[in-house]
This record gives sequence, C-alpha cells and structure tokens, in this order.
Amino acid sequence: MGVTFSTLWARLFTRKETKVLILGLDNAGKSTILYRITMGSVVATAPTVGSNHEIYDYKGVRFGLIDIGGQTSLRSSWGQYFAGTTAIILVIDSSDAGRLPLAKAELQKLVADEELKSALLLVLANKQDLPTAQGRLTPAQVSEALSLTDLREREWQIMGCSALTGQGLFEGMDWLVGKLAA
Ligand SMILES: Nc1nc2c(ncn2[C@@H]2O[C@H](COP(=O)(O)OP(=O)(O)OP(=O)(O)O)[C@@H](O)[C@H]2O)c(=O)[nH]1
Ligand SMILES: [Mg+2]
Repeated sequence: MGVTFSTLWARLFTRKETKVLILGLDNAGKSTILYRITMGSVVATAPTVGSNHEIYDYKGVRFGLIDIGGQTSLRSSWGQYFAGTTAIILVIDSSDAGRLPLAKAELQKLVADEELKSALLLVLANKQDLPTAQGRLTPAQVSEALSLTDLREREWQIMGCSALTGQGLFEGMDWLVGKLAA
C-alpha cells in the first residue's frame, strides 16, 4: 500500500511539465482563457503585468500554462519565456479587426524565433460569443488576416472560441494533446 502510494506520489510530482505560452495582444482574453480552462469558471481579470503560471493536468499531460501580459511595453519581454516552449497558444480578439495587422506582426516575430522553431501553434480566435454585427470576425477571417496558410514547416491549428462560454477551448486542448501524442 505504502509503495503504491509513494509510486503514485512520485509520478504525480515529478512528471515533466509541457510548457505552453499563452500570448497575444492586450485585451485578447488570455488570462480569462487561462482561468476558464484551469478553474472552469470566468474570473474577473485586470491587465496582466508580468505573467500567470498554472499547472494543469489534462488527458495525461501535465501542462505548464504561462499567460504573459500583452501590452505594448510588455511584449518585448516575451522572449525571456521562450526557452523550452513546446507550444504557443496565440489568442486573438476576433472583435478587434483593427489590430489584426499588429497581431500578425507579433505572430511573424514568434515564428521567426529560433527558440520557438519547433513549437506547436494553436491560434484561438476568441470572443466568438459576440455578434458579427458588432464586427466580430469568424475564425476563417482571422486565419486569412494572419496569413496562417503561409506558415510552412509549422504544425498549426486555428479554433474559434469564447472564454466566456467555454466554447472551443477544450477542442484546442485536444488538438495539442493529439499532436503531443503523435
Ligand atoms: N465577450 C467576450 N469577452 C471576453 C472574452 N474573453 C475575454 N473577454 C474580456 O476581454 C477583456 C480582457 O480579458 P483578459 O483575459 O484580461 O485579456 P488579456 O489578454 O489577459 O489582456 P492582458 O493581460 O492585458 O494582456 C475582459 O474584459 C474579459 O472579460 C470572450 O470570449 N468574450
Ligand atoms: Mg492578462
């Protein structure tokens, strides 16, 4: 009994984390997504200064999810988190069409970075709960604006989601788990 318990204990606490960075412009919904996934609820967020780190066990994978502040002044410090990253979750505010070119420029910097060269890329077109009448774009429109199909030699996927309703978030996590198992 004691042996079994200590074996389980060792497995649980020495399992290596799969490092995932949650990146995107300020107000995209990164922190809301982080807590929606790990706590299962919508929590009130304030703009992130620095980062939030949560460990989340999902379908046999121990994810180390790191959500980093996206304000202009903070984006230059993203690079200090890159080493050892397995996957990037790039969060896009689908209702902020005006800043998609800026989001695209940030994406291009990420894909050009040597330290992220083999990182999986999951793009979450967030805020899909908002009406299209308010200018919210579909995932296909976000994909086109980011020129995702131009990405060569990169495993990527785009999913529509809503951090408020939870729609799409676990489909995204499932894609990551599937790619990690492959
Ligand atoms: N309608 C809607 N609002 C959302 C959604 N996700 C986040 N929000 C709202 O968007 C705002 C910003 O959310 P945050 O999660 O703080 O954004 P962030 O990307 O962490 O921003 P920074 O920390 O500044 O980089 C908040 O008012 C959220 O409630 C969503 O899916 N739908
Ligand atoms: Mg935040």
